Amino acid sequence: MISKKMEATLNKQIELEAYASFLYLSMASWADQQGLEGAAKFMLRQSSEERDHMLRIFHYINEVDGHAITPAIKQPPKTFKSINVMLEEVYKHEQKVTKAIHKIVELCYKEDDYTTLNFLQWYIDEQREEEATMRSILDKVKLIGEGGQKLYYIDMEMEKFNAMAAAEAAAEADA
Ligand code: OFO
Repeated sequence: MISKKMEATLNKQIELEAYASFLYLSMASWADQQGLEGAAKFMLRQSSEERDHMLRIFHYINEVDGHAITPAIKQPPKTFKSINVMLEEVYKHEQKVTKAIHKIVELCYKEDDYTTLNFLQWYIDEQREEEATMRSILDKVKLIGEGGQKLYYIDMEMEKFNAMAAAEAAAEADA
């Protein structure tokens, strides 16, 4: 059983994760339009991960006798100034999500809600990984520079992250 305040806060988090899923889906579509296939594939995977994050909370709320609410999702931007700007936006959004998770952790301590605290551990790890991945992509993108032929190299870098994710998924399936 969680408090009404916790239920509302977790429902807010559902909204944030759902928006991230749609934002990244929109980014995937834009990247595809630009011929950036590596980036499109990367964002598509991020989008479905965010949907999973949303669903985990959704199931958790119902499991602890709350009411998970399906959120209204506002229209994400359809176009982006450049791939560099788009990736910066992803990083910023991830930082926002991390802050929101930390706020829920604070509430857990205030309410002595150790069940939700335990549930959130997974998100804390996930956000650390996500931010590290985005920082590493942004570092590479900055090294490569902007525009023209450089886009090709940026996209190749994104493909490397796709290959890494595919290898991780295969290793998990074998385990
Ligand atoms: Fe679910 O916000 Fe990123 O990982």
